[in-house]
Amino acid sequence: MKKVEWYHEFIDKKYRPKRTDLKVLYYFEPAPGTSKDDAIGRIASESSTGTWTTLSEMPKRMRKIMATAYKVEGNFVHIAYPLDLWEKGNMPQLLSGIAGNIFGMKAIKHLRLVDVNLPREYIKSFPGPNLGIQGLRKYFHVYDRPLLGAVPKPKVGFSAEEHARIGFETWMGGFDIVKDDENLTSQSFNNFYDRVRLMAKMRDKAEKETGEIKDAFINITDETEEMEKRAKMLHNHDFKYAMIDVVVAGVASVQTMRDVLGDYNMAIHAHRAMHAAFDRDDKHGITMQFLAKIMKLVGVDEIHSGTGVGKLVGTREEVQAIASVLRDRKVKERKKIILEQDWYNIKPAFPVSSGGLHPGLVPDELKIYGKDVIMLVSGGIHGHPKGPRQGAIATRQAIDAYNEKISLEQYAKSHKELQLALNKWGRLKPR
Ligand code: RUB
Ligand code: CA
Repeated sequence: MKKVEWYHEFIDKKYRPKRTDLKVLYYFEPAPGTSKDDAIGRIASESSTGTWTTLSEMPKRMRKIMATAYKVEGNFVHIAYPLDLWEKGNMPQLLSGIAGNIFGMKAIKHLRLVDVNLPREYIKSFPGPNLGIQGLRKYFHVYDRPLLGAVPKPKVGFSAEEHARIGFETWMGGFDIVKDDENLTSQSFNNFYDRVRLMAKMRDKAEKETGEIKDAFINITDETEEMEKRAKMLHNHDFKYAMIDVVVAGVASVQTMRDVLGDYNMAIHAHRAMHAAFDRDDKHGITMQFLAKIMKLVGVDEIHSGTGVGKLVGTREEVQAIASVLRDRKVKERKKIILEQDWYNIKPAFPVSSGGLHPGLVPDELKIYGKDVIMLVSGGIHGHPKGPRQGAIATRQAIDAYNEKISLEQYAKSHKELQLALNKWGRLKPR
C-alpha cells in the first residue's frame, strides 16, 4: 500500500526549541498495537497542523508552523509549537490546539496535558491579574497573614437577608471576605441584586464597627452579558471583587470579564468548580497547574488550588506546584509536574485554599502555603458550637498560635473560641 499517513514527520528528536516556541509537556500511553512514535507523532500533528493522511497540496508555510515532538522521557513527551501557530491574546484558540482533538484519538489510550511553557511574546498579549497579591494586600491593608474568607453554609438555601446577616457575623469575627458558593447565583429565594444591596449595607456596618476593610466574593456567573450587568452592580456598590466559576463559564467569558472588571479596577475571584472532571485522573485530562496558569494569564487575581489535607482531592505536592505557578515570578521546573516559567510583567496571583478546613487544620495550611494564600474556612466556622463569629475568631487564634510557634492545644487553654473548635474537630482531616 502507498504511504497514507505522515505523523512521523512531526517528530524530530534532534530539534532544539526556539526561544519563541511554546513548549508543552504531556503524559501519554499509546493504545495497544501503537508504538510510542506513532502516539507522539499524532499528538504533535493533531494539536498543530496535521491530518490523518498525506495531502495533495501543502502550503510552504506549513513547515514553519507545525509542531515538533522533540523529547521523550518514559511516558512523557515534550512538544514545541512555533509562535505563529497561535493567535495572540486568544486563549480559547490555544486550548483548541494543545487541549483539543488530541484527547479523543483512538491510537492514544491516555493523554494528560501537564504544563505549558509560554514565551515572552505570547505572555505579553495577555493582561494577567489586575491587582494580584500586592494590589489586594494593599487594598485590605493586610500584609502579615493569609486573607480569610467564608461561605455561608448551607451553600445554597439562605435568603438574601439571611445571607447578609451571616456575612456580617463572619466579618465581625475578623474575616476579610464573605464568599458566595459556586452554585449560588440569582435563585428565586436569593436574588443577586438584592443580595448585593444587603451585603453592601452590612459590609459598611462591619467596616465601621471594626475599622477594617471588608469585601465579598459575590458570584456573577451567568451568560456573559448578564455577568457584565452583575459586575456593574458590584462596582456601583463598592465591591472590589467579582467571583466567577471560571471553568463552567469558559475562558472566553473570563477574558471579556477581565476587561470589564479591569475598567472598574476590580479583581476576579476564580472558583474552579468542575476542574476535577478533567484533572483528577493522573493519567488523563488536564492538570490543575495548567488551568491555574492559563487563568492567571487571562487575568484572574486568585484561583482555588486545594488544601492538601481537606475534603477534596489534591496532594501537597500538587498544591505546592499550583502555588508556585501562581505566585513565583520565575517558576522552577519540577520534573513531571511543572515546567519552568518566567512570568515577565504578569503580576503574581493568590492561591486559594478551601474545602474542609477548620481551625485545627490552619497550621497544616500555613506550612504548605506560607502566608500568601487566601484561606476559606466555611463549614469550619459555621459549624463552630457558638456560631460563625466565634468560629472566625477561633481561626484567627489558630493563625496567631502558629505565628507565635505555640501548639493549638496549648494556645487554646487561654483562648476559648479555639478550645471549642478543637473540642469539636481536633485535627480532623475530613473527607
Ligand atoms: C468549601 C467549598 C468550596 C470548595 C471548592 O466549603 O464548598 O466550594 O472548597 O473546592 P467548606 P476547591 O470549607 O465548608 O468545605 O477549593 O478545592 O476548588
Ligand atoms: Ca463550595
